[in-house]
Amino acid sequence: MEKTWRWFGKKDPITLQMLRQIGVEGIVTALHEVKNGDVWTYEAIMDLKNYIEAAGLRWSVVESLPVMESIKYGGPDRDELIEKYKISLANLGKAGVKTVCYNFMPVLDWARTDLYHTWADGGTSLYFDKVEFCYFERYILKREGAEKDYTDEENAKADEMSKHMTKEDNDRMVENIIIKTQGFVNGNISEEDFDPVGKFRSLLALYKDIDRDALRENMRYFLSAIMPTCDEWGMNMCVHPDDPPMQLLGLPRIVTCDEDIEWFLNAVDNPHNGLTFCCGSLSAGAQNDIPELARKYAKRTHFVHLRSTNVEPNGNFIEADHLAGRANLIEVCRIFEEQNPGLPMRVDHGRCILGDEKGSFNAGYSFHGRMLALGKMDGVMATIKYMNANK
Ligand code: DNO
Repeated sequence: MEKTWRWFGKKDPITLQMLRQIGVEGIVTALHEVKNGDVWTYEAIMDLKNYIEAAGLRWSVVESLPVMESIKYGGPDRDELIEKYKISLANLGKAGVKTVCYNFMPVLDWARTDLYHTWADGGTSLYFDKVEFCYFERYILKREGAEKDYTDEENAKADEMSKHMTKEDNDRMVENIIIKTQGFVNGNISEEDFDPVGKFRSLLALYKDIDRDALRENMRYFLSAIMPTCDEWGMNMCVHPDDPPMQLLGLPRIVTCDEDIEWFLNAVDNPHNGLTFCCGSLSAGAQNDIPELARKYAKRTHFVHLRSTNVEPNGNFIEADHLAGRANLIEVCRIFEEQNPGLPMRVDHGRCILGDEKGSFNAGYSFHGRMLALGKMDGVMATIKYMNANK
């Protein structure tokens, strides 16, 4: 697989030069300065592409070309927004950047409760705690009926928590769940928002009449509408699984498991309609067997995220070492090297180690932690290639 790295543009403190030195071949990025929903012009795409190529690298994948909420819930302006999306896709195609990662998650792009969960060795990683999320929904967001989505035990623990949570604790939780994970991915909520919780509530309200089937139909509508452009320009669309792959916030989630993947691939059965095989997101769902999914969907995968998690019996999950956890990345690499070897892969998230916590990195996107993970996965891939060549 091609070794790629998520790079956040010219302002990223991790420079392209640094990336070349650690063996990165391809770049995964987006026009982060363009407002969601606006057209990506050919000129702006070429400017960034030339910048990347001048450093001896290739722009391998767009992550992400965001799909506007209105396309997801089927708002009155969705056709207009889809037309703009198609223009951006055609411009990317003309520029030769052919793989586009996106997601179809309502409102949230991804969710964690703790961005710096400390390990015994002093390093940190991202963490999701169900009871904390329950507390967030019931006591901060005050979502009606939220308690029904949790067990009695989880609700009781959240009630217990409410007795000692301070205003600062609550602010930090809002920051972790809806600000820090969303801002840098061109999400709906940003650091500048004056009332993030209020804004979040109004975003959730947009989905009040949208159930799982309606969301699926809106995804089918979107994919059917853009496929002719993808066919014309050879664009590979690859949806990112829901992270985490479970129901949250009373919102429908439709890319969480085998059945979901099968549904959207068959709903628009075109090779340009494919998957971002995010081992991290998928492995956070106890229902998913990652190597089995890789074997089944390798041929419809256009992009691989290498990351692993450990799920605790109570449903909490932690981002694990890339060679540990339940994703079994060694086996996953073996499968992809065999079935679809040219795919771009990137290590997704890394721990904060060796001073990463002092850097100004986006949550999950440390430098040393990701570099170590890339070194490990590079070693795994080199070993697999060697073994295959010397069978
Ligand atoms: C988080 C990422 C996501 C992903 C988008 C794709 O670290 O995996 O933000 O890029 O969901 O649209």
